[in-house]
Amino acid sequence: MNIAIVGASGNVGRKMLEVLEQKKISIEQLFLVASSRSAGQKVNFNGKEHEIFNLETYDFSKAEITFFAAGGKISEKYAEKAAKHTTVIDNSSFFRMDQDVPLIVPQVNPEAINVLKKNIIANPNCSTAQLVIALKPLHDEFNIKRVVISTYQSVSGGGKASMDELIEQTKLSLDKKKINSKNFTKQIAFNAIPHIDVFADDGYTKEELKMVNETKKILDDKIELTATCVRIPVLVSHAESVNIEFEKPFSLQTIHSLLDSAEGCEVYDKREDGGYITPLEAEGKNETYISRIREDKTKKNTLNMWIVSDNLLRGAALNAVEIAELLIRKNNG
Ligand code: 11C
Repeated sequence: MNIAIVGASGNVGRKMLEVLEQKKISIEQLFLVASSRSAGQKVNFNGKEHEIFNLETYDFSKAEITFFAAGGKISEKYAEKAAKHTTVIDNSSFFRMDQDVPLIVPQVNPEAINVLKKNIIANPNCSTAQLVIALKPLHDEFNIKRVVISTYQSVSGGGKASMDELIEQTKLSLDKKKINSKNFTKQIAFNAIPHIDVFADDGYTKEELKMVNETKKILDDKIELTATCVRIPVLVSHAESVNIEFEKPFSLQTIHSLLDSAEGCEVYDKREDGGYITPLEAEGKNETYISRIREDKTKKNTLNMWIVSDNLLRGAALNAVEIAELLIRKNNG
């Protein structure tokens, strides 16, 4: 199997390399591709140096599977052309709501891979991926009616430059120096910003709309959702406070055991100091953690819980590589 990564030098591209090193996909040849700025650089993979190819001149027929992790504009420009020669797994939002493109979290809707009209598979937004992986086992059992989500999202969702800026702003703030935010709409250090991605006409942000629309596409169009997405001064991992209303009554014990046995999920929920998972602890882990599971006593059949996951892994690199594994299994019959 030959594999290519477009955007190999970015936050998600580098994570993909780490995930591919850990996984058992046998890679014959790996092609790393990026803009002319990074072309020519050398990257180590499995103990061997790989030179980064220039995207403008790269031949997409070199690999059977090509990951795109270079943002929506690059996917818009190159993915459909590439898909004539290679199966594209796209991490951007560009194709996610295209009805001819499956949007997949392998633990949730693997069957969607069976219809590949454009030879492109979309990877969901990070905050959606960790949500649906936790909602799926509960929806199967108790039928979800409505979900209310508030997110606490790390700056790595905005890329490497946003991570560097958080560190820089933190230093400037501690030194009582002036801060001019570049990658954020307001100061992010020691702050929280209720704005991720651009605003839509109805007052929601695109990040909030992505959570709603992508969850419906992946899990069930009938579920009602509403979200508020907030950027917080954390480097990696997104957290979500989630209120879920079910059609059927549940017991907390069943919720615990369904979540804990669901593939990709782990419950850590002790009703004591520190008995929950925080973004720092989820960083670098493949699992999506669920904590603070409790009944919402103000509404029938309703639950509150806290979901935390490494946004660069479940929400991006790990999910994309797991889609590739699913595709390989499908092609091998
Ligand atoms: C963030 N969730 O935290 C975004 C990053 O649609 O793939 C991922 C954007 C996307 O800023």
